[in-house]
Amino acid sequence: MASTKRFGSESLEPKKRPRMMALGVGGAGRNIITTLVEDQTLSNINMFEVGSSDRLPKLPFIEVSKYHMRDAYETAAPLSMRPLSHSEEKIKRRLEQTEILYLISGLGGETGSWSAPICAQLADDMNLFIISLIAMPFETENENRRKFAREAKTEVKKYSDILGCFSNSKLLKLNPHLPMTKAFEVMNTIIRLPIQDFNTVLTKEDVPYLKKFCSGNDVFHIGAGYGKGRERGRYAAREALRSPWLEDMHGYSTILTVVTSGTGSAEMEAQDALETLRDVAPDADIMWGLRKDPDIGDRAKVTMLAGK
Ligand SMILES: Nc1nc2c(ncn2[C@@H]2O[C@H](COP(=O)(O)OP(=O)(O)OP(=O)(O)O)[C@@H](O)[C@H]2O)c(=O)[nH]1
Ligand SMILES: [Mg+2]
Repeated sequence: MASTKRFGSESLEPKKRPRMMALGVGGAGRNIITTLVEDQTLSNINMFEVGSSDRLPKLPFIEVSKYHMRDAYETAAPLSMRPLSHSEEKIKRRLEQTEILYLISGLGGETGSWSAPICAQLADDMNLFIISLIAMPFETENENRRKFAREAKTEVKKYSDILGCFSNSKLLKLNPHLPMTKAFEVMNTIIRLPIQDFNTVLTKEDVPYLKKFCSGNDVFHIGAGYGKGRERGRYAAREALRSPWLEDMHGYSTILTVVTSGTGSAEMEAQDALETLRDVAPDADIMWGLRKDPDIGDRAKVTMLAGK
């Protein structure tokens, strides 16, 4: 029997929230994380850029040698069987005291593809709950780059509790005429959604349950949507289900979703949204959270990560 369970709490003292960190790794990861920092609701998340110093950082910076990261990536030895490089030690020190890690990167280039799997491995070794949010190259990018991205993704997956995968190309399904820089901007807004929505509901108590709930899934795909009017919960869920990253809902076994309610009746909106999800995914196990955000006014919002 498919289960529907609630997680999170919307009325929790900040002290009781798990300690969260976000690492933006490589060029794409750094682009995404530097826009997160402007969001006041995320001020509890410790954010760092991780990269080689080929550009000026805007956030606290963990400077790594990409060759240290390459060597670590290419060695098959488990962490306990090899000495850590100076770059890895720096990352490891920062991860101490953290419970949840958001690992954000675009794969296909050297820095991100070598470093993201190593960050995930270090965090896994410290038993963190790891939510990796990974952008995959456009289909028009060089095949070697795309192949490297796929390999690195498999490595990130090994150590992550949730691997949210975002193919840049899918965005062009929504708007085929978007120029590349604009496409990145829109993608980056979408990749930020799970962080923004989970951040204010996740509690320490949720972590072991979510770890178990998410295990056994390969990748998670994102859907997000807004709804207005009397059945706004339902409309928001329907829009989320139309996401180009979800393809069709066939075969999804695990859905993690947060319903955000503006000024309306939150519980009712959530029930409508859940019914809509349940209709299209009758066999999926669903965990859902609810948050209030008056900034969205009379709308409801549904963000979901669906795993197969
Ligand atoms: N969504 C998104 N994807 C991006 C962005 N910038 C780059 N990408 C994608 O991420 C892939 C990796 O690019 P970068 O992150 O710039 O590469 P890097 O990790 O810095 O690697 P090197 O520069 O080769 O050391 C690219 O092939 C693009 O598909 C961005 O701002 N947003
Ligand atoms: Mg780069």
